[in-house]
Amino acid sequence: TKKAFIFDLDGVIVDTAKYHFLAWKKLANGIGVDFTHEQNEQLKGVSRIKSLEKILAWGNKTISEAEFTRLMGLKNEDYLTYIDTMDEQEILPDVTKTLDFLRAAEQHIALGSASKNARMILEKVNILSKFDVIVDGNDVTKAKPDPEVFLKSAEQLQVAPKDCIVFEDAVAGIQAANAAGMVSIGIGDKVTLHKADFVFAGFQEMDAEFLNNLITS
Ligand code: B16
Ligand code: MG
Repeated sequence: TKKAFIFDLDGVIVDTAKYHFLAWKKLANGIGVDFTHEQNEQLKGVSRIKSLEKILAWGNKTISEAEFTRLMGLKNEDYLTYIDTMDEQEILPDVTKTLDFLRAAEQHIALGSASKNARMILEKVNILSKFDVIVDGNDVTKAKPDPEVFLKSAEQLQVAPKDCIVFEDAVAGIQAANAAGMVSIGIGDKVTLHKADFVFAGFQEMDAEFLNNLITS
């Protein structure tokens, strides 16, 4: 059977976390709230709404619904100015090689991201055409660790969850993949991502044998 390989975006395909950091920091500091790299780590894989809620909670701020919507808009506008500068060079090591390997092996390939800007980012770095299916922040109502984003990808590809393999850098994303009944592969730190079935520092550490075993097992 054909397997489905589902890729997260931020932290797996590109490092957009650094741009989220700059945009959230500007916004937080603008309303008198501190924002550190450690806090940015906690926003990985977390939706835009949940991210702003966390920042406000850290700063003990309460704001109106209208102001909340305005701030989310401002953050995204600023974030998009960074995204606009992106090109192919920002694709993380061996991502393209892995995508091409899986395509050559005639496997399904999907994107499963919390970001509402996912399509635009894939277009900017010129790999949109490598994905059969894209499920992103515009398509889901429940954010990771809820499995909705990955289950929707599987459903669109008509592949059973147990035949899906998820690449994720965030703890919430690994939880989502596990809850979906999929094979979870952490990209990043072994300790942080210990709930994953396998963990690699990056795609450059994954050899053809490992990928072939996932395809045939
Ligand atoms: P946007 P992923 C996530 O992407 C990011 O990790 C997270 O920091 C961000 O808040 C979220 O996308 C929403 O992004 O504001 O562009 O809709 O890791 O799920 O690909
Ligand atoms: Mg991520």
